[in-house]
Amino acid sequence: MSTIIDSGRVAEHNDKLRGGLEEDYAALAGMLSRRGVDIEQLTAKAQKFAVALPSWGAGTGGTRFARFPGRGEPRNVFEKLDDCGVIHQLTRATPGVSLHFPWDKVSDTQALRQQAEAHGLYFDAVNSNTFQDQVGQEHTYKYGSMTAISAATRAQAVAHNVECIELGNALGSKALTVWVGDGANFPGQHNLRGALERYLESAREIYAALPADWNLLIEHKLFEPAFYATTIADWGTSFACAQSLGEKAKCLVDLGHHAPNTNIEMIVARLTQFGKLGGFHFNDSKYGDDDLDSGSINPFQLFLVFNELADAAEREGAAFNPAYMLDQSHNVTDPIESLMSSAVEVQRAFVQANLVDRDALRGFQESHDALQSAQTLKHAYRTDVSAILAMARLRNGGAIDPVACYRASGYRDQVAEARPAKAGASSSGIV
Ligand SMILES: [Mn+2]
Repeated sequence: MSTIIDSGRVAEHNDKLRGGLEEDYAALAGMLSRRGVDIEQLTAKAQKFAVALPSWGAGTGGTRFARFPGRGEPRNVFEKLDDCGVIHQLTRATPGVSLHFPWDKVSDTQALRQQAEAHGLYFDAVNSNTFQDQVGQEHTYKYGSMTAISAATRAQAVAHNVECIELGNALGSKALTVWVGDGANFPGQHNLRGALERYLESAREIYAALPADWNLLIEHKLFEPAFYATTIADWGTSFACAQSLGEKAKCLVDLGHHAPNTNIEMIVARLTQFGKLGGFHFNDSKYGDDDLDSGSINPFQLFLVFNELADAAEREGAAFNPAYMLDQSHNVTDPIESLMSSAVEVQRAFVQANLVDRDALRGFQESHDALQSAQTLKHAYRTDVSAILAMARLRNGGAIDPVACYRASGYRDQVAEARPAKAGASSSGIV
């Protein structure tokens, strides 16, 4: 497997930090052992944890107002894969890449697949895009795509999604994520029920094109760009559509796509109970679809989401396998650094959730001990599992401190030279 950063540099970095890590790890092992927890089991779980990278997150995002490009941004999907390769090389937690079409469309899918494999990467869910018009496109999505009044526009949106499945199939993907921005900006603009009927009609055609081992992941979002009524606004609508479409249709939860203060962990519990949790777009949020770095605003919420996932995994065993993806917009940070630290934060929540003493929790719940029930969760959440995460990376061949190792490598300077900015180019969009 090729590496992007010289492996000697990573080894040198690790040699400097290894002694300190071993001390921290031994101290944590002792502390966990007093709680009846075997650190090695947690580290083994951390070593297997994976969250996919969004290809569109490798470039600087932007807002409705402006985009401030960074140095050495990837200019095409091959360069995005190189950056994803670096992130996985150092974190060892991001072997999947989620592509977005048509942004990432290339004629030579074999070359793309080979480059991914050379970096130890595979392709996770592919994403379609019917929320913006592409150059040369026959019918506009200004008034909707899958829900459009125009049958020709709907057919175009369906055909694009079917093409995404074909491209994804050639790349080894197993899921299509569909997010539509369709909706209304004014009361009365849409017949609310009619719009959803048209959505389902289009979705049925896309569903029919899925290979047997694929999933269709339906992503809901409260608002934006439709500011009055978004067609797939909430998990209830997403769930009803997934039920109506069939077994291969599942719900995708993007943490930023809810009203503030929504109990997202409860949504997760509902979806797992009824077998419809397809996956996640992880990010963090203060107000809306902020697409901030995972764990940067509300790490406790992320932990509580993983607490429900750990509960589901305990109930359902190996069959429980939702798709984990990051979906973030990096506006003021180096996207590689943000994606590395975000992957680590998601992995941290996963490990902490696996630290919850579930037998004790059940006991406190059954004896109506609300205080100790809450403390049982907090006890796990307060435990600093950084040494477990670092040891998992070291054992998997990654970097003890990925951001420090990346900065010391000079990778950004190298790509800034190799990738001169294109005048007028803009890339990423965020969903
Ligand atoms: Mn998303």
